[in-house]
Amino acid sequence: MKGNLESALKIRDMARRHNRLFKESIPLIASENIMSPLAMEMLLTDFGFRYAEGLPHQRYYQGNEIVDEMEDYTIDLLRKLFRSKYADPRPVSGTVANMGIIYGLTKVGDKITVPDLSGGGHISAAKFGAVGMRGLDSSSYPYDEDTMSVDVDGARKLLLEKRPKVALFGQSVFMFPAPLKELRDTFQEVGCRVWYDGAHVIGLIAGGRFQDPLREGAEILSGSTHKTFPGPQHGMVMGECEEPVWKSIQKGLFPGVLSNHHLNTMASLAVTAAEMLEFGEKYASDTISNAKALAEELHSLGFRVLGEKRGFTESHVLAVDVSGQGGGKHVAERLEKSGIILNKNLLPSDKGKKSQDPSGIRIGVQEVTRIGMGKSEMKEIASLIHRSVVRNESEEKITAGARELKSRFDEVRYCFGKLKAYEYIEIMKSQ
Ligand code: DSN
Repeated sequence: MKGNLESALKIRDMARRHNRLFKESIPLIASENIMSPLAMEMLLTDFGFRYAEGLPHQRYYQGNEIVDEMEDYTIDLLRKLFRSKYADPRPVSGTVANMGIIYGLTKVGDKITVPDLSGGGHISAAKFGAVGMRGLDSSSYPYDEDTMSVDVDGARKLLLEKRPKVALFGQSVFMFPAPLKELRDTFQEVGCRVWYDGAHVIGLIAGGRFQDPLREGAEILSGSTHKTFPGPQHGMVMGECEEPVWKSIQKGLFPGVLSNHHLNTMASLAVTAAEMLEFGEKYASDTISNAKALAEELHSLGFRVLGEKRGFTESHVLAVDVSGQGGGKHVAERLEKSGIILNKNLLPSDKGKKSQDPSGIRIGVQEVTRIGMGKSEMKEIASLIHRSVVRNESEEKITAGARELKSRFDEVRYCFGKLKAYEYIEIMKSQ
C-alpha cells in the first residue's frame, strides 16, 4: 500500500518538476501553447468523466441535457469565429479530426493529393499515417524552396494529371499561405473536395491575420486547438460545403473514428473560442510581428533563416538552417540544456535525410507572445540562441539568461481573468 502511494506521489512530483521546467524555460515549440484560467478550469469539471456519444439531442446515454446545451453552444461559437456554415467540435485531436474526414470522404483506393513531408507536411497526410491507413492513392505537390510554399504550377499539373477525389493543403512548417486562390479554377475543373488542415495557423485564421481558407476555395477546415489557437489538446472541423458532404464527415467522425468525445476539453475549447472572438485579432497580430522580429534578428546575427525573399514568415513560425552550426539535432539538444526549448526539423532541401538528423530547427513564438513578450524580447531570445550555438557560451550562462528573461513574463494574456503561467494547480503547491 505504502509503495503504491509512493508511486502515485512520484508521478505528482514529476508533474511538479515538469511545470517548473517550463516555468523556467523559453518555450518555442511551434505546436504548443498554454491556456487561460477559465479554459483550464473546464478541464477539472465533471464533464471530464461522462459519456455523450453521437450528436446533441440524439444521444445513447442519459444525463446529457447540459452536455447538449454546451455542445450546441460550442458549435455556435466556432461557426461565428470561423464564419462557417457547419462546425464539429468532437474530434479529440487534430489527427482524429483528419482521420474522420478521410474516413467520411474517401474509399480505399481513392486518390488524394497532399503536401510533401519535407515541405512541412503533417504525418497524418503521409503514406505511413492516416492517409495510408485508409489505403488512399496519394501524391505530393512539389515544393518551391524559393517561396517556401507549395509550387503553384507543379500543384496545378499534379491536380490535372491525378484528378484526385480530395486535395489537402496545410503544413506543420507553415510560414506562408497555401495557394488556394491561385488554384481555385483548377479545383473546379477537377471537381475535387478541397480540405485545409489549419492545425498550426488556425488561431491566426481565427484572428483574421492569415489566409481565410473557407473564403479562398476550401470547403473543409480542420485543426487542433492548442497551437496558435491557445486551447486544450483537442480538435475541430468546420465546413462550408453542401449538406451531404458535411453529413459524410460527421459519420466519419462518429461512429467512424470516435466513440465518446471528451467533454471537458470541448468545454475548454468553447471558452477559448469565446476568448479568441474577444482577443484573437490582437493576439494573432502580435504573434506574427514577433515571428518576423525574431526572424530578422536571427538573420542579422548570421543565421540562415529560410524564406528570406518573402520576409521570412507571415505566421507564428520560422525555419532556420543550422547545418553550419552542427545540424538540427545538435542545436536543439544544446539549446534544451540551456533553457531554450524548440525542435529539430526537416527542411525542404533535406530530401532523403532522416527526420532524427535534419538540417533545421523550427521556432514558434505563439507561447512567448501569449505571456506578453514583444519585439525587444525577440532580440533577447535571438541573442541567447546566438551566444549558445555560435559563440559557444556555457550552458550555465545561457540557462541563467533564459531564466532571467522568463522570470519577467509569467502571466497568461489575451484572455479573461488572471493566471500565473506554469503554476497551474494551487493544491500542488500546498502539499
Ligand atoms: N507534430 C505536431 C507538430 O509539432 O507540428 C503536429 O501534430
